[in-house]
Amino acid sequence: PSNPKTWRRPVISALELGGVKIARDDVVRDDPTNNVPDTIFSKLGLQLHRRDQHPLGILKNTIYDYFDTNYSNKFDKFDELCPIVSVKQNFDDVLVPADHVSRSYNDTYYVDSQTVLRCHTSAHQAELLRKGHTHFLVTGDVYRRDSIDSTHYPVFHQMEGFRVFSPDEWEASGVDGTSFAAEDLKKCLEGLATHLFALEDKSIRLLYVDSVKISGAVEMRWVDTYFPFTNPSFELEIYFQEKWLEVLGCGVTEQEILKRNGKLNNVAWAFGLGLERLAMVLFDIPDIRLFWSNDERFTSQFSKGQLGIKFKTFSKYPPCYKDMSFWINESFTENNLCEVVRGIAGDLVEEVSLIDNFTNKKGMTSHCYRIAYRSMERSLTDEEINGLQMSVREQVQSKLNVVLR
Ligand code: FA5
Ligand code: MG
Repeated sequence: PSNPKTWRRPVISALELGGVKIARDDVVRDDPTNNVPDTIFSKLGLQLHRRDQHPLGILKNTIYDYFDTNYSNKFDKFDELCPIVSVKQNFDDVLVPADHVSRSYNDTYYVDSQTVLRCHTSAHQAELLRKGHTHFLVTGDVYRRDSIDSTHYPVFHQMEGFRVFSPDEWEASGVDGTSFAAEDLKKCLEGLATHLFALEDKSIRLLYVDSVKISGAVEMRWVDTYFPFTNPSFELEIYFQEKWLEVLGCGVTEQEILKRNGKLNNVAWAFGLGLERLAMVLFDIPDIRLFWSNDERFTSQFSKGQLGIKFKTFSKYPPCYKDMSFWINESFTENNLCEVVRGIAGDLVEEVSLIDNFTNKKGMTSHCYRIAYRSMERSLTDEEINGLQMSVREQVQSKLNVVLR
């Protein structure tokens, strides 16, 4: 069918989240404090991570097994916490500064000025600590305005891990609490990686930043980084599709978070794992859009409890590239462009990339973007792609106020 309207998923008007009925109008509104499009609303409540036959559900359950086995069922598990949270939960409670970019309308989906679609599962740390949990895992869908390519999608899934230590646990060790927690955290996550890849020490290699590539192994490395809620902070990267792919962020929890939530004399670690990224490596899934596919050629390849399976791609359909140049203005952002494109082409868009950028003598800046259209499921016709590209050009002009060249 060449008319986009006939193959787009129908827009539902209400959904239930944790027993609470939420109307579309509560989430998607024509209101300047709201930037949630229908394409995002339609993903709320799907809970891919709670499907035992889905790669994300299989991965979640395997991580649960690791924690149950190694920590005698001490970790409390949550996978149904509502993704609509307050600005306080998402940002203030984890010490994100008032002027941090992640708070902007360009990066986060706002339901209204005080309510967001959570952009990370860290949004639940404080409330769970206050409720007295000291070991917990939180899995859920998270939402971000972001770029478009094979490893980024505006809705994805994270698993948060959190562990609180009491003074006697590190005092006996002779090192300070922070070093103790940092070392325990890395050991825990290295153990998890080994468990997931089901490999012996020989074939899984943890590298450090400057080490050389070793062929035939799953290669990983720790990289130092920064988060407002942890110090020190680290990222774990895995070598995949000829690049280093970031799969998780973690660190030793800022004392202030523990203090505010009734854990004055403790230290803690936390991690936030990107489930899609890890599942892409484990199942050999080449594109993040596939997780949302209802195509049986995708869904039938996975079964409950089976982590070892490698995805066999059904023949890759040809991509079609369209370039588009325009003069940008001060308010132009790439995330806004990507949302316009995604709103029209949905999962038929594979990548949006900046291929040229220059400023003329008058100070006007021109950007040229290349849009790759490709369905994961079928061949697209020229007519269909031309129709999509025409709508993209129209909306880029009308919604982003740029001047096409
Ligand atoms: C966080 O979200 C932190 N909350 C993680 C954390 C928790 C750090 C607890 C310390 C303590 P970050 O923005 O880096 O960090 O995202 C975490 C992971 O989510 C990334 O490593 C990546 O695997 C995944 N991720 C991020 N953006 C996307 C995206 N657009 N699509 C798919 N996966 C993504
Ligand atoms: Mg990161």
